[in-house]
Amino acid sequence: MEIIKAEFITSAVEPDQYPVDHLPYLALVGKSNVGKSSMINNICNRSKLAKTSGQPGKTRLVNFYKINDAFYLVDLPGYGFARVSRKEKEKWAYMIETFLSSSPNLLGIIQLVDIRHNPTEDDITMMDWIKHFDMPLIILATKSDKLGKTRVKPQASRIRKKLGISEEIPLIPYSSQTGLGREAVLKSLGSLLTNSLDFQG
Ligand SMILES: Nc1nc2c(ncn2[C@@H]2O[C@H](COP(=O)(O)OP(=O)(O)OP(=O)(O)O)[C@@H](O)[C@H]2O)c(=O)[nH]1
Ligand SMILES: [Mg+2]
Repeated sequence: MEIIKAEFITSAVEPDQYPVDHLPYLALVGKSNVGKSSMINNICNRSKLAKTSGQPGKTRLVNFYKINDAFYLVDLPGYGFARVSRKEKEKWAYMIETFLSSSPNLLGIIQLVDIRHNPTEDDITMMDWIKHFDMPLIILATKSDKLGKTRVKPQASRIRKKLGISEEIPLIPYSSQTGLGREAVLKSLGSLLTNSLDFQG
């Protein structure tokens, strides 16, 4: 798949604020600062489409980006960010859970984990939810540029084991900074969309 058109459509908290054109959603999940918004920019070849920051907690709403007039990439707030108030945390959890549980258009999940670390408890909780609903899934092991080349593969295998996922699920070492894994991600996104839409008829 190639991305030839990418546009920000809207930010939402409640489902009645989501776009109404019934195109499928692919949602990005992962802890704060893992690189969800950067991935959207890299994959779309647009450095400023989604707002990113060195500080965790940048994305605070559910953001919809329409791609190729065919589907949405949905950028969610990150989970597991300790330094926000309990109230704010509850609001983010509400937005994430509401989005995941009340989007009939949700076709698949892109889960981002930091390749340098073991998955967090929140990553595993999220993974359990995805498995429970049997959601099509692509995992990106981000910030691969921060590891020495020889450590990328072993660390990706280790993450696969820790998450307890089968070999059929793509786990792609990725870097928004160098573009490593970009082509593989586009290919996987294309397959996910084709397979799921065929399946739904
Ligand atoms: N080296 C490196 N840095 C990255 C990569 N991806 C993201 N970053 C950096 O990590 C920081 C966080 O990136 P974001 O894309 O804002 O992360 P996010 O997951 O959207 O964070 P929240 O919106 O807070 O949930 C920024 O400083 C990015 O430049 C990557 O692949 N490699
Ligand atoms: Mg973000």
